[in-house]
Amino acid sequence: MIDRETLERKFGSDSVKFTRGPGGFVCIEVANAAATAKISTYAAHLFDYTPAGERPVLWMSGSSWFEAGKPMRGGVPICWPWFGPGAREELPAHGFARLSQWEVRAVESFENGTVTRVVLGLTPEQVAKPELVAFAFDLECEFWIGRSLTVALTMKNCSDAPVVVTDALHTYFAVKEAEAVRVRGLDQVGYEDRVVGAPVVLGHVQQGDIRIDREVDRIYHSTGAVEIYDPGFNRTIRVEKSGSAATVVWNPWIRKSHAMPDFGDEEYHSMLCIEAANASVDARTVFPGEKRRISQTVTVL
Ligand code: TA6
Repeated sequence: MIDRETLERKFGSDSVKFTRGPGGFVCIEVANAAATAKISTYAAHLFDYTPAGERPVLWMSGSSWFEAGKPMRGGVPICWPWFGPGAREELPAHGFARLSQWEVRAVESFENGTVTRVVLGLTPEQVAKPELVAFAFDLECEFWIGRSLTVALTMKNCSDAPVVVTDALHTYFAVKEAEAVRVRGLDQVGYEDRVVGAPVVLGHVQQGDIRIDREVDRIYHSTGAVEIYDPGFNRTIRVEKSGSAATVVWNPWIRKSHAMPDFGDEEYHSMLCIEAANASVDARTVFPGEKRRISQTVTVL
């Protein structure tokens, strides 16, 4: 079990506390002049980000698991070294990064205490199921907590052979009512439709804003920013990204919500995933010694 007291002594400050959070995981609680945030060291999972004077930006399911070996439902799950189902039946969906205990590498304050940077790291030795590790790597997740939020995942291929990786920052946004939301910025962009049970259909082209009135599970091949217009909460959230060739948009809607034990039957009304990703045809080949970074920046306008 990670030693909370040691972390508090080494990295704690007026604006950063180490507590025992949900599931008994060590939780990093940030409260600076611009925002508050909570990050579980298990899974490097950011599960709360609230800018000063705003509603929480991230959504967490009331039915989420908080158990080692299981993913948390909501916040920003780190999907790595693969996005989606594993190559073999027995492999966990979305990789093993979100199922592992990460180490704290740095906690820093910037801009007169209005930005807090937290860095967590993962190496093969820390992966809960070593049999899942196919190559030597170093993985770092940076969280920049301020008026805006940036999550950045940097991988290094420490092996002597090229590796193919897919990844995502699987961000769950809190919305008042998904049916009233519009997602802007992907008009005329091609996407894959991956609704459960339907054939994966390539070649769709988005017409206008994205509306949520059914199960939506799409991989848009785009490097651009999007904006979530949420009339219910009277806010627009801008989502920018780097190092990402795909934007995943997901709402499980009714049937899939009922099928997930860690997702409330009616919770599809209050969430929407906008994910910076490299998935499907946007898989990336990372050469020996090479580093790759994917990041997402979220701002309440
Ligand atoms: O990002 C969309 C998606 O790939 C959906 O297909 C759905 O499976 C979702 O991720 C959640 O995956 P999870 O394994 O966290 O239940």
